[in-house]
Amino acid sequence: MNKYLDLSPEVAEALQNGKPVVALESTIISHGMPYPQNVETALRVEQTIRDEGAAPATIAVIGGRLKAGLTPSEIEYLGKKGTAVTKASRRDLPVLVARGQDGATTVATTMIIAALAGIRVFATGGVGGVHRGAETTMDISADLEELARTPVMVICAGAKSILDLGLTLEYLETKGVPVIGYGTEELPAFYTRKSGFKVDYRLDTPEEVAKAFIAKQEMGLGGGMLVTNPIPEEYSMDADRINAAIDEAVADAKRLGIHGKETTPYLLARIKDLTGGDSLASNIQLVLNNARLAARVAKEMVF
Ligand code: PSU
Ligand code: MN
Repeated sequence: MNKYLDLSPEVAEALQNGKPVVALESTIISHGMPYPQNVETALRVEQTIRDEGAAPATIAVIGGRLKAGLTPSEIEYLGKKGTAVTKASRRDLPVLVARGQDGATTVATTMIIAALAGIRVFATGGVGGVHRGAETTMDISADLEELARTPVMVICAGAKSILDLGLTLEYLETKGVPVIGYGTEELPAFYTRKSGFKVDYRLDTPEEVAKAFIAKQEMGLGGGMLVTNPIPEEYSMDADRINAAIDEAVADAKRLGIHGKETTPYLLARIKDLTGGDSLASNIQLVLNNARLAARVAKEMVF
Protein backbone atom coordinates (compact mmCIF):
# COMPACT_ATOMS: atom_id res chain seq x y z
CA MET A 1 0.00 0.00 0.00
CA ASN A 2 1.16 3.56 -0.64
CA LYS A 3 3.10 4.94 2.34
CA TYR A 4 1.03 8.14 2.48
CA LEU A 5 -2.34 6.34 2.47
CA ASP A 6 -4.55 5.28 5.44
CA LEU A 7 -7.66 3.12 5.03
CA SER A 8 -10.47 3.13 7.60
CA PRO A 9 -11.11 -0.33 9.14
CA GLU A 10 -14.41 -0.59 7.20
CA VAL A 11 -12.75 0.20 3.86
CA ALA A 12 -9.71 -2.02 4.55
CA GLU A 13 -11.96 -4.96 5.40
CA ALA A 14 -14.13 -4.48 2.30
CA LEU A 15 -11.16 -4.18 -0.07
CA GLN A 16 -9.44 -7.17 1.46
CA ASN A 17 -12.53 -9.35 1.01
CA GLY A 18 -13.42 -8.12 -2.48
CA LYS A 19 -16.57 -6.36 -1.29
CA PRO A 20 -17.93 -3.32 -3.16
CA VAL A 21 -16.58 0.10 -2.11
CA VAL A 22 -17.71 3.57 -3.21
CA ALA A 23 -15.45 6.62 -2.93
CA LEU A 24 -16.89 10.01 -1.92
CA GLU A 25 -15.28 13.45 -2.10
CA SER A 26 -14.85 16.02 0.67
CA THR A 27 -14.80 19.37 -1.17
CA ILE A 28 -18.56 18.92 -1.53
CA ILE A 29 -18.63 18.87 2.30
CA SER A 30 -16.34 21.85 2.98
CA HIS A 31 -16.99 24.04 -0.07
CA GLY A 32 -20.08 22.63 -1.79
CA MET A 33 -22.75 22.95 0.90
CA PRO A 34 -23.29 25.02 4.07
CA TYR A 35 -22.98 23.66 7.62
CA PRO A 36 -24.79 21.69 9.03
CA GLN A 37 -26.52 20.34 5.89
CA ASN A 38 -23.09 19.39 4.53
CA VAL A 39 -22.32 17.06 7.45
CA GLU A 40 -25.85 15.64 7.59
CA THR A 41 -25.72 14.91 3.86
CA ALA A 42 -22.27 13.33 4.00
CA LEU A 43 -23.41 10.95 6.74
CA ARG A 44 -26.67 10.16 4.94
CA VAL A 45 -24.78 9.43 1.73
CA GLU A 46 -22.52 7.00 3.59
CA GLN A 47 -25.56 5.27 5.12
CA THR A 48 -27.26 5.02 1.71
CA ILE A 49 -24.20 3.19 0.39
CA ARG A 50 -24.17 0.81 3.37
CA ASP A 51 -27.91 0.14 2.95
CA GLU A 52 -27.12 -0.99 -0.62
CA GLY A 53 -24.49 -3.41 0.68
CA ALA A 54 -21.33 -1.46 -0.15
CA ALA A 55 -18.72 0.30 1.99
CA PRO A 56 -18.42 4.12 1.77
CA ALA A 57 -14.92 5.62 1.53
CA THR A 58 -15.14 9.35 2.11
CA ILE A 59 -11.77 10.75 1.05
CA ALA A 60 -9.77 13.71 2.40
CA VAL A 61 -6.28 14.74 3.46
CA ILE A 62 -6.00 14.96 7.26
CA GLY A 63 -2.76 16.00 8.90
CA GLY A 64 -0.93 15.24 5.66
CA ARG A 65 -2.28 11.67 5.45
CA LEU A 66 -4.32 10.55 2.44
CA LYS A 67 -7.47 9.08 4.00
CA ALA A 68 -9.88 6.64 2.34
CA GLY A 69 -12.68 6.32 4.89
CA LEU A 70 -13.27 9.02 7.49
CA THR A 71 -14.73 8.83 11.00
CA PRO A 72 -17.96 10.79 11.67
CA SER A 73 -15.92 13.25 13.75
CA GLU A 74 -13.50 13.85 10.84
CA ILE A 75 -16.50 14.57 8.61
CA GLU A 76 -17.90 16.94 11.25
CA TYR A 77 -14.49 18.66 11.47
CA LEU A 78 -14.27 19.27 7.71
CA GLY A 79 -17.90 20.39 7.53
CA LYS A 80 -17.56 22.84 10.41
CA LYS A 81 -14.30 24.28 9.13
CA GLY A 82 -15.88 24.75 5.70
CA THR A 83 -14.00 26.97 3.29
CA ALA A 84 -11.20 27.44 5.86
CA VAL A 85 -10.01 23.96 4.79
CA THR A 86 -7.78 24.00 1.72
CA LYS A 87 -9.66 22.92 -1.39
CA ALA A 88 -7.18 20.36 -2.64
CA SER A 89 -6.84 19.52 -6.30
CA ARG A 90 -3.96 17.54 -7.88
CA ARG A 91 -1.49 20.43 -7.66
CA ASP A 92 -2.14 20.95 -3.92
CA LEU A 93 -1.32 17.42 -2.74
CA PRO A 94 2.49 17.60 -2.63
CA VAL A 95 2.77 20.59 -0.29
CA LEU A 96 -0.18 19.59 1.94
CA VAL A 97 1.30 16.13 2.45
CA ALA A 98 4.84 17.40 2.99
CA ARG A 99 3.64 19.94 5.58
CA GLY A 100 1.19 17.57 7.30
CA GLN A 101 -1.81 19.78 6.56
CA ASP A 102 -5.51 19.15 5.86
CA GLY A 103 -7.20 19.27 2.48
CA ALA A 104 -10.71 18.71 1.22
CA THR A 105 -10.45 16.66 -1.94
CA THR A 106 -12.01 17.71 -5.24
CA VAL A 107 -13.15 15.18 -7.81
CA ALA A 108 -9.61 15.09 -9.24
CA THR A 109 -7.89 14.42 -5.91
CA THR A 110 -10.56 11.99 -4.75
CA MET A 111 -9.94 10.00 -7.95
CA ILE A 112 -6.20 9.96 -7.27
CA ILE A 113 -6.60 8.69 -3.71
CA ALA A 114 -9.35 6.21 -4.68
CA ALA A 115 -7.05 4.77 -7.35
CA LEU A 116 -4.19 4.44 -4.84
CA ALA A 117 -6.54 2.53 -2.54
CA GLY A 118 -7.87 0.28 -5.34
CA ILE A 119 -11.38 1.80 -5.38
CA ARG A 120 -12.96 1.97 -8.86
CA VAL A 121 -16.30 3.72 -8.32
CA PHE A 122 -16.85 7.23 -7.00
CA ALA A 123 -20.14 9.08 -6.46
CA THR A 124 -20.56 12.83 -6.21
CA GLY A 125 -22.90 15.67 -7.20
CA GLY A 126 -21.17 17.68 -9.89
CA VAL A 127 -17.77 17.63 -11.55
CA GLY A 128 -15.70 20.59 -12.62
CA GLY A 129 -15.46 21.41 -16.33
CA VAL A 130 -14.73 24.13 -18.84
CA HIS A 131 -16.02 27.39 -17.40
CA ARG A 132 -18.03 29.87 -19.43
CA GLY A 133 -15.56 32.36 -20.89
CA ALA A 134 -12.69 29.84 -20.71
CA GLU A 135 -11.55 31.01 -24.14
CA THR A 136 -10.12 34.07 -22.33
CA THR A 137 -9.75 32.92 -18.67
CA MET A 138 -8.42 29.40 -19.47
CA ASP A 139 -10.42 28.23 -16.45
CA ILE A 140 -10.72 24.51 -17.08
CA SER A 141 -11.08 22.23 -14.07
CA ALA A 142 -8.29 19.76 -13.31
CA ASP A 143 -11.13 17.24 -12.89
CA LEU A 144 -11.21 16.80 -16.67
CA GLU A 145 -7.52 15.93 -16.93
CA GLU A 146 -7.94 13.49 -14.07
CA LEU A 147 -10.82 11.78 -15.86
CA ALA A 148 -8.45 11.37 -18.79
CA ARG A 149 -5.68 9.70 -16.81
CA THR A 150 -6.91 8.01 -13.60
CA PRO A 151 -8.90 4.73 -13.71
CA VAL A 152 -11.90 5.64 -11.57
CA MET A 153 -15.52 5.91 -12.68
CA VAL A 154 -17.23 9.11 -11.57
CA ILE A 155 -21.00 9.06 -11.14
CA CYS A 156 -22.46 12.57 -11.13
CA ALA A 157 -25.70 14.36 -12.03
CA GLY A 158 -24.30 15.87 -15.22
CA ALA A 159 -22.82 19.31 -15.54
CA LYS A 160 -24.47 22.49 -14.40
CA SER A 161 -24.57 25.50 -16.61
CA ILE A 162 -22.13 27.48 -14.46
CA LEU A 163 -19.96 25.60 -17.00
CA ASP A 164 -19.89 25.73 -20.77
CA LEU A 165 -21.48 22.32 -21.35
CA GLY A 166 -20.62 22.16 -25.04
CA LEU A 167 -16.92 22.90 -24.45
CA THR A 168 -16.81 20.50 -21.49
CA LEU A 169 -18.08 17.69 -23.75
CA GLU A 170 -15.56 18.64 -26.47
CA TYR A 171 -12.72 18.51 -23.96
CA LEU A 172 -13.78 15.07 -22.71
CA GLU A 173 -14.04 13.82 -26.29
CA THR A 174 -10.51 15.02 -27.05
CA LYS A 175 -9.25 13.27 -23.93
CA GLY A 176 -11.02 9.99 -24.74
CA VAL A 177 -13.32 10.02 -21.74
CA PRO A 178 -16.64 8.23 -22.40
CA VAL A 179 -19.65 10.25 -21.22
CA ILE A 180 -22.45 7.86 -20.32
CA GLY A 181 -26.08 8.79 -19.73
CA TYR A 182 -27.72 6.51 -17.19
CA GLY A 183 -31.11 5.74 -18.68
CA THR A 184 -30.92 8.84 -20.88
CA GLU A 185 -29.54 10.01 -24.20
CA GLU A 186 -29.40 13.60 -23.01
CA LEU A 187 -26.73 15.07 -20.73
CA PRO A 188 -28.47 16.00 -17.47
CA ALA A 189 -27.81 19.53 -16.20
CA PHE A 190 -27.51 18.76 -12.47
CA TYR A 191 -30.60 20.61 -11.17
CA THR A 192 -32.62 19.59 -14.22
CA ARG A 193 -32.85 16.39 -16.25
CA LYS A 194 -32.25 18.06 -19.59
CA SER A 195 -29.52 20.26 -21.07
CA GLY A 196 -30.02 20.17 -24.83
CA PHE A 197 -26.71 18.25 -25.22
CA LYS A 198 -26.33 14.56 -26.04
CA VAL A 199 -24.20 12.05 -24.11
CA ASP A 200 -21.97 9.61 -26.01
CA TYR A 201 -23.86 6.48 -24.93
CA ARG A 202 -26.97 5.60 -23.02
CA LEU A 203 -26.63 2.63 -20.66
CA ASP A 204 -29.55 1.31 -18.65
CA THR A 205 -28.28 -1.03 -15.95
CA PRO A 206 -25.50 -1.04 -13.32
CA GLU A 207 -24.14 -4.18 -15.00
CA GLU A 208 -23.80 -2.46 -18.40
CA VAL A 209 -22.04 0.50 -16.77
CA ALA A 210 -19.60 -1.76 -14.92
CA LYS A 211 -18.90 -3.83 -18.06
CA ALA A 212 -17.98 -0.77 -20.12
CA PHE A 213 -15.56 0.41 -17.44
CA ILE A 214 -14.02 -3.05 -17.07
CA ALA A 215 -13.56 -3.29 -20.85
CA LYS A 216 -11.82 0.09 -20.87
CA GLN A 217 -9.36 -1.06 -18.23
CA GLU A 218 -8.80 -4.55 -19.65
CA MET A 219 -7.98 -3.08 -23.07
CA GLY A 220 -5.31 -1.02 -21.37
CA LEU A 221 -6.96 2.30 -22.21
CA GLY A 222 -6.79 3.44 -18.59
CA GLY A 223 -8.40 6.65 -17.45
CA GLY A 224 -11.86 7.24 -16.11
CA MET A 225 -15.44 7.29 -17.29
CA LEU A 226 -18.10 9.88 -16.57
CA VAL A 227 -21.55 8.51 -15.74
CA THR A 228 -24.27 11.14 -15.69
CA ASN A 229 -27.36 10.21 -13.70
CA PRO A 230 -30.37 12.54 -13.99
CA ILE A 231 -31.85 14.00 -10.81
CA PRO A 232 -35.14 12.22 -9.94
CA GLU A 233 -38.06 14.05 -11.55
CA GLU A 234 -39.71 14.93 -8.22
CA TYR A 235 -36.63 16.85 -7.03
CA SER A 236 -35.69 18.57 -10.30
CA MET A 237 -35.96 22.34 -10.55
CA ASP A 238 -37.76 24.59 -13.00
CA ALA A 239 -35.26 25.15 -15.83
CA ASP A 240 -36.03 28.87 -16.37
CA ARG A 241 -35.79 29.64 -12.67
CA ILE A 242 -32.49 27.85 -12.07
CA ASN A 243 -30.94 29.17 -15.28
CA ALA A 244 -31.84 32.74 -14.30
CA ALA A 245 -30.15 32.21 -10.91
CA ILE A 246 -27.06 30.71 -12.58
CA ASP A 247 -26.80 33.61 -15.04
CA GLU A 248 -27.05 36.10 -12.19
CA ALA A 249 -24.44 34.24 -10.13
CA VAL A 250 -22.02 34.08 -13.08
CA ALA A 251 -22.50 37.83 -13.68
CA ASP A 252 -21.87 38.57 -9.97
CA ALA A 253 -18.69 36.48 -9.96
CA LYS A 254 -17.42 38.40 -12.99
CA ARG A 255 -18.27 41.78 -11.47
CA LEU A 256 -16.55 40.87 -8.17
CA GLY A 257 -13.46 39.55 -9.95
CA ILE A 258 -13.79 36.08 -8.41
CA HIS A 259 -11.41 33.69 -10.13
CA GLY A 260 -9.35 30.53 -9.81
CA LYS A 261 -10.34 27.91 -7.26
CA GLU A 262 -12.81 30.29 -5.56
CA THR A 263 -15.06 30.41 -8.64
CA THR A 264 -16.96 27.14 -8.24
CA PRO A 265 -17.62 27.47 -4.45
CA TYR A 266 -18.72 31.10 -4.92
CA LEU A 267 -21.17 30.19 -7.68
CA LEU A 268 -22.66 27.28 -5.70
CA ALA A 269 -23.24 29.43 -2.61
CA ARG A 270 -24.65 32.32 -4.65
CA ILE A 271 -27.07 30.06 -6.53
CA LYS A 272 -28.26 28.63 -3.23
CA ASP A 273 -28.97 32.15 -1.90
CA LEU A 274 -30.67 33.28 -5.10
CA THR A 275 -33.00 30.26 -5.05
CA GLY A 276 -33.83 30.67 -1.36
CA GLY A 277 -32.17 27.34 -0.55
CA ASP A 278 -34.19 25.31 -3.09
CA SER A 279 -31.06 24.47 -5.08
CA LEU A 280 -29.50 22.97 -1.94
CA ALA A 281 -32.49 20.66 -1.42
CA SER A 282 -32.15 19.42 -5.02
CA ASN A 283 -28.40 19.10 -4.63
CA ILE A 284 -28.79 16.84 -1.58
CA GLN A 285 -31.29 14.57 -3.34
CA LEU A 286 -29.20 14.12 -6.46
CA VAL A 287 -26.14 13.15 -4.41
CA LEU A 288 -28.16 10.48 -2.58
CA ASN A 289 -29.44 9.23 -5.93
CA ASN A 290 -25.88 9.01 -7.30
CA ALA A 291 -24.64 7.19 -4.20
CA ARG A 292 -27.34 4.55 -4.64
CA LEU A 293 -26.40 3.97 -8.28
CA ALA A 294 -22.68 3.91 -7.45
CA ALA A 295 -23.19 1.17 -4.84
CA ARG A 296 -25.11 -0.90 -7.38
CA VAL A 297 -22.41 -0.43 -10.02
CA ALA A 298 -19.66 -1.25 -7.49
CA LYS A 299 -21.39 -4.59 -6.84
CA GLU A 300 -21.07 -5.41 -10.57
CA MET A 301 -17.44 -4.32 -10.76
CA VAL A 302 -15.91 -7.80 -10.84
CA PHE A 303 -12.69 -8.00 -12.85
N1 PSU B 1 -19.71 21.11 -8.56
C1 PSU B 1 -20.71 20.94 -7.67
N2 PSU B 1 -20.41 20.79 -6.35
C2 PSU B 1 -19.12 20.75 -5.91
C3 PSU B 1 -18.06 20.90 -6.87
C4 PSU B 1 -18.40 21.07 -8.17
O1 PSU B 1 -21.87 20.96 -8.03
O2 PSU B 1 -18.89 20.60 -4.70
C5 PSU B 1 -16.65 20.81 -6.41
C6 PSU B 1 -16.07 19.41 -6.66
O3 PSU B 1 -15.20 19.08 -5.61
C7 PSU B 1 -15.27 19.60 -7.95
C8 PSU B 1 -14.75 20.99 -7.73
O4 PSU B 1 -14.23 18.65 -8.11
O5 PSU B 1 -15.83 21.71 -7.15
C9 PSU B 1 -14.30 21.63 -9.01
O6 PSU B 1 -13.63 22.81 -8.70
P1 PSU B 1 -12.85 23.59 -9.85
O7 PSU B 1 -13.93 24.03 -10.80
O8 PSU B 1 -12.17 24.70 -9.15
O9 PSU B 1 -11.92 22.58 -10.48
MN1 MN C 1 -10.78 26.44 -12.14
